[in-house]
Amino acid sequence: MITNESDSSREWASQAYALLKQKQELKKQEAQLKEEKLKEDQIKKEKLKENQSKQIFDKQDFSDFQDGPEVKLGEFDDDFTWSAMVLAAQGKKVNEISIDEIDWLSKLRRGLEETRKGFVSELLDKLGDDPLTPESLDDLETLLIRADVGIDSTDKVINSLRKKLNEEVVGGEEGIRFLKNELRAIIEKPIINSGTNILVPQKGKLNVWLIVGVNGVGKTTTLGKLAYLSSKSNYQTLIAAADTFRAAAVEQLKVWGDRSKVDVISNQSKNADPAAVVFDAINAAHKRKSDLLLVDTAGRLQNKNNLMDELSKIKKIIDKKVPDAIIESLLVLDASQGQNGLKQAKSFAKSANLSGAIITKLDGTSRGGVSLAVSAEVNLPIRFIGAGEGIKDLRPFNSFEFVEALLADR
Ligand SMILES: Nc1nc2c(ncn2[C@@H]2O[C@H](COP(=O)(O)OP(=O)(O)OP(=O)(O)O)[C@@H](O)[C@H]2O)c(=O)[nH]1
Ligand SMILES: [Mg+2]
Repeated sequence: MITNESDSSREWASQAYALLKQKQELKKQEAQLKEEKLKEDQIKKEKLKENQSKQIFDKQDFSDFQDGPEVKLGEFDDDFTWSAMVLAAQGKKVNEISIDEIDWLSKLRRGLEETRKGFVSELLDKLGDDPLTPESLDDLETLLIRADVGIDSTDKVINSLRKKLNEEVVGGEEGIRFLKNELRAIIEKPIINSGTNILVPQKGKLNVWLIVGVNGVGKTTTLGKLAYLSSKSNYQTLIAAADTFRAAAVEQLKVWGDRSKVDVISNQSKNADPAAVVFDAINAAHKRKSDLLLVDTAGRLQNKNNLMDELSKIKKIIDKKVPDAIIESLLVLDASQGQNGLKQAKSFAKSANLSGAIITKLDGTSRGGVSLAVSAEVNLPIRFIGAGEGIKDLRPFNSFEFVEALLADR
């Protein structure tokens, strides 16, 4: 069990730590060598320049950005051990894990701390090692509702636990394991129904991902992080700036485009038609043989109907120009909005033909449980989750990691 560190699991984590430390040392040495080589090349270049007096200086090359912002290996502490255990539990070998993965899981666990505080800590205190009782189920029910897990999911979990309790004695630890499985099953259901475990662009076709949601939930930031993930994974990526409602939206996107080295197709004229921007972007995507076109959309319009009309206009253009494009409409939800976010999801799902959800701002909110409600009550597969404002703070959703982080016991 991940929540219970045994000696052997600590040993495993310690081996993983040593290996990563070695890798980091090697990387450092490689970087040193690279630097020396760069210096040598620089000297050669200078000499060449001296000889070619008319030559104009080269533009600075940012090619070392290719690896992205480097993540440093932290301490061999509880965060590291827990993250390594979660990876091990998914069958990863000691030499297969990366600092980035450890970093992300630590971030996710820390991010969900607030949700956990009001829920799991109390739950574990209440359960202790004693067998579950009908009263502890009542407590659990209250805690789940308070953590924004939603009525439907809570009912489902409590009913299953009650059934189990009628059949046998359930110890505290077993109760937690059962609870984890139940929560996972709820989150996994829409993912399994969709037939796609992890959302990636399909090769050989144009994939268009519309990033939608109400204002301020994190659409543009999420799109920027997706562009980074996608281009790092060698998908030809392009961004369409179809939020023409907010003046600064294009500039904000361009910053993300620069960071991830992805071009942004935009139309600077006032009141440009978002569908026309998408039209231009599709032409550009064809020329460049792009795999993925990420479309930023407006979160705020005069009213909700306008917003929905605009989205359907964008979809019509795509259907007309590239009938075989694979369109994903991804709803971005700000976890900190709790039940309000859930309401938004329900209202969008009715009229915007959504295919998935992205949960953002899981860092520092006590309402991370809303992810379960989105799965259970809106039946949307969660595709990515964001836990921070950095370019690497978005990952494909993994229900096992999410539930482990949500119910981590310390
Ligand atoms: N802490 C945290 N902040 C986030 C995250 N994602 C986005 N933000 C912040 O949320 C704020 C709004 O993000 P935007 O990406 O501009 O949101 P938007 O949905 O595009 O907003 P509009 O275009 O105005 O509708 C910014 O300050 C982001 O830095 C996250 O995962 N964690
Ligand atoms: Mg935006």
